[in-house]
Amino acid sequence: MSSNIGAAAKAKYQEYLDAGSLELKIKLLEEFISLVPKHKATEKIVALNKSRLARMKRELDDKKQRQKATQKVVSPFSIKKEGIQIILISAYYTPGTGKTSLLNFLTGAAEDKIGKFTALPEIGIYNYNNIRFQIVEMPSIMKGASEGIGNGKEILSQLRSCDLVCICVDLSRDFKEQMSLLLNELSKAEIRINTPPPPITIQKTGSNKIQVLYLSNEAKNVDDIEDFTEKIKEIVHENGMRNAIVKIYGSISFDDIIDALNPSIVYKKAIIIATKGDLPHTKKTFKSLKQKYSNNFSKIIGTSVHTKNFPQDFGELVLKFLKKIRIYTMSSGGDIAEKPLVIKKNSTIKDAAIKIHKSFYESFDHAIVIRERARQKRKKVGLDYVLEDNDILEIHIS
Ligand SMILES: Nc1nc2c(ncn2[C@@H]2O[C@H](COP(=O)(O)OP(=O)(O)O)[C@@H](O)[C@H]2O)c(=O)[nH]1
Ligand SMILES: [Mg+2]
Repeated sequence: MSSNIGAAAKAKYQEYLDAGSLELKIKLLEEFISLVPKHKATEKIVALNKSRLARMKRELDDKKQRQKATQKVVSPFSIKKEGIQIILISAYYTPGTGKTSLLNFLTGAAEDKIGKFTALPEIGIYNYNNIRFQIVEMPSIMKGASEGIGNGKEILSQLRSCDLVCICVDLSRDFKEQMSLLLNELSKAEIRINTPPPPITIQKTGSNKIQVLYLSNEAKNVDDIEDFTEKIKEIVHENGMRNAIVKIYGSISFDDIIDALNPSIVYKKAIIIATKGDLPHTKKTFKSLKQKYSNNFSKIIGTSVHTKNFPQDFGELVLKFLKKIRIYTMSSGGDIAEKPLVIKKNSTIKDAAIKIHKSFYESFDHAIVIRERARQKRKKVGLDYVLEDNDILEIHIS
């Protein structure tokens, strides 16, 4: 090493060479660089070591990232979603409501767990006409779950990404107690059940004001629209937004505005499955349950696993409730896929093409739809054509 760099820097460089760990090497090399007098003769040494230093720092970063990745603890409550995900929940009681029994009845899973406390999620696959439904039993929900009681936060957070929540209610116990506990915890966890998101969008803009637009006659139908608008502006302003455009598409309340400003709210569809319908007096209880909750729950099913009383077409019922349809794709050779594509009702050819693969949309030429129920033979259609349940679809690309 050149004598231009001085004794102190030289000594530091030796320390750097002798150092064992990457962290220490980085620290010493940084110190060395700062000790080197900066002039023409040392220019190259400094540049070289600076780039070496940068490389070592990158190396250290990578190492840390890798460590993080291997250390990362996956929550035992987290579930990889497969197919249409249905989550069973119930209020905590001993003996339990019958979730594991249901799971086992539908999927064959977890037979040995029936009658035992389910501490972690149990999973099974329910196959219905080649459609896969992933049934997940969550541990029972206790009062205070939304604040973390009984792993409540982890349990409730899993519901946020599911397709359908099944609220299981034990007909041999007080159903109001079970329902109010569950609905209360769901609401506190910002999970809204069977309500659509409010017809509002709020976007930040560049202009320094809050604008409110009413985009339908229904939206305009408020008593004092000026006052209403001022209040909306205040709420939005209070949420830290100074410049925004609020678009209202339907009739709303102030609570809807607050909800629209809260990004953590999710909207989930739910049905009620009443269990143990074979036990005495449960018929009357089921009737009262239906009476009390049918406003919010259009599907309330009375069941008994013990007497095998359960809708045989449960898969059909779920698809209908979730407003999904099945599309069977056909290859140009005329082979119809066994497994349908499950998509939203009123989807178009374009939606289906994108769902199959982007390239089907990008290179789309035309499609053929066979609709057996309507005796529709090979009809040639374009991207805007609206699909129906059980359509057979052949996509031609250019
Ligand atoms: N009478 C009756 N008992 C049931 C029924 N389903 C489940 N059970 C009983 O209820 C208890 C709890 O069932 P389990 O499936 O473990 O409930 P979980 O705690 O919600 O998972 C067990 O003793 C089951 O045998 C049913 O349809 N009828
Ligand atoms: Mg269980």
